Amino acid sequence: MKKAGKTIGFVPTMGYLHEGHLSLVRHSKKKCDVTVVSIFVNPTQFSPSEDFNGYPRDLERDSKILESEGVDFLYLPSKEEIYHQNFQTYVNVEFVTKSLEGEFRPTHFRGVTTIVLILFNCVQPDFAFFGQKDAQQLAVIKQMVKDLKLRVEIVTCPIVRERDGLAMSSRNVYLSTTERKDATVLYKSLQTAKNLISSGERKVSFILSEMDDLYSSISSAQIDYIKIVEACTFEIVDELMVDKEYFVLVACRIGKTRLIDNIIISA
Ligand code: PAJ
Repeated sequence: MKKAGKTIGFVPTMGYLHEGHLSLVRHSKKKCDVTVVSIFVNPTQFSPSEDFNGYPRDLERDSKILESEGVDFLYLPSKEEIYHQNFQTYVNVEFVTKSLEGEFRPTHFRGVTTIVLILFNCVQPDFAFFGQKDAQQLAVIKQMVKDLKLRVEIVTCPIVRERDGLAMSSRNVYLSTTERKDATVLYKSLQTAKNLISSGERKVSFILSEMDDLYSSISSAQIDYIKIVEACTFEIVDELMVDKEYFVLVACRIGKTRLIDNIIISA
């Protein structure tokens, strides 16, 4: 297909598809001649204490959905095909992986970059589509593409949310009814930050403590981090500067379910 001059769009996923994933598929279908989706629950990006075994899977449902979306190819590599017996090569992006998710999940990004590079090599896409939902993952992948001079263009797609603001995630199925309600605190806290910043607040410590207050009344919530970082470098900042872009990011456990969310803002 490439030889015939067709552009290949690629959407890597771990399956259990929702509207967030499908928005990436639709972006790819719009931009590219051929769309490839992969489903692979990647063991190397989970630490031993994380939910690799319990990660939700429903291949039959996923393939039907992708078929009805008009996806051209579904790539389903096996664990053995990707990580053969003598596998020993990993990709490590340095600085941008250190903070935030990298601090709480130290081996996570090494697994992500390794699998994404392998999938890029197998699929050889012209464009690859990723969600802003995983803002740091996107920054890490963009860094890898730049540093290793990969011949693929990364396309960023906006976060798709439920009606009450909760960012869609395959892990939302873990939430009980009460936890599902509690989980709206992530988006509410991001909106609080946005409102404070648009009314002129520039002091990061004040913004973070106002956000933090919202979580104190929710007993199921345990914050891993709430941070504001400079959008390009992912460096943590104390004071916001006019005309610069930032991410406000949260990672919080609601009961046993770890959720992440973010918004982009300019001060
Ligand atoms: P997964 O969590 O399945 O997500 C696949 C893609 O869907 C990612 O680019 C993610 O950012 C995007 N996505 C998830 N929820 C979204 C939402 N609510 N709105 C918009 N996009 C959303 O991310 C991974 O898998 C893996 O780390 C992977 C890149 C496939 C490597 O294993």
